[in-house]
Amino acid sequence: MTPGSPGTSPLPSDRAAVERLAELIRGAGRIAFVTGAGMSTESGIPDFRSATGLYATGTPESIFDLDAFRRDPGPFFRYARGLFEAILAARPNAGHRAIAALQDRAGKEVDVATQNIDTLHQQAGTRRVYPLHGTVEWATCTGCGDRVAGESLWDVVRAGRVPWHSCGGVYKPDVVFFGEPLPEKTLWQARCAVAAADLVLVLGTSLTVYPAALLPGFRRRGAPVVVVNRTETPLDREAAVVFRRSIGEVLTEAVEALGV
Ligand code: CNA
Repeated sequence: MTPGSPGTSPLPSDRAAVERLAELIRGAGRIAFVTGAGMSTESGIPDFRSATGLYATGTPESIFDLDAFRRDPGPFFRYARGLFEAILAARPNAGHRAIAALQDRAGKEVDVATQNIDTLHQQAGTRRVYPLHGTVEWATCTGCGDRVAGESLWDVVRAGRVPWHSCGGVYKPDVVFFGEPLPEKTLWQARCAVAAADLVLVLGTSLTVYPAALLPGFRRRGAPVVVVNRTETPLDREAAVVFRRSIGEVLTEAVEALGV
């Protein structure tokens, strides 16, 4: 089922899909969310692979490449400036708030495994968040390991400079670059959360970055998966329901249908 499309009002079939989602949520004590950059586009943060995403608008795919960063961190800070500015200005959107509402108002056990580095799920009040790719909250010196708040680097980065440390190293945000392992404990917690869930919702991810893309595969037999993503994903054919429209709209409608 692939009801609705971006920008259209809900079709009758789409209302039925929202009802179905609400019913799945009603029947689930424990819900795991696997979220990607599409979760935060409605907060003004561009994703990677949409038509208006970073890759389509001039940011090279090597931006988060560890070897490239080691050779020369300059291009990373030049290209990441816009992304980090957007993250600093962003606030949780209707989708983030709906997930927190399922935890707070619907009494669900909620776990969120996110590829996002923006901390918007945490800001919305979701308690169990597993940031698989780290966050921009902190940065660590590649030379001596000195750790500082990410925000303390913004002025230097905004001025177009590289945040070198006096030891000769450079402050690298604590986010996982391509070529780096994921934080082991966080990945383990995310896997356990998906495996323990009665229902898995996959939101705003093209499911092309590994190992995060493998997470929905850890759901237990019989636990339905729902996909909300504007474009097709490899998981669509296994999903109980697929929505190809705004995460904020779909989740808000589902929470309303629950009446919480
Ligand atoms: P991606 O590959 O860019 O995929 C995003 C998906 O979301 C696309 O398939 C879009 O069609 C879909 N999408 C975009 N907006 C919406 C919306 N409002 N409603 C429904 N669907 C939507 O991003 P992934 O997360 O799959 O790729 C993983 C990368 C992106 C991770 O390493 C992240 O760290 C990285 N990233 C994170 C952020 C952030 O923290 N907000 C921003 C940009 C990139």
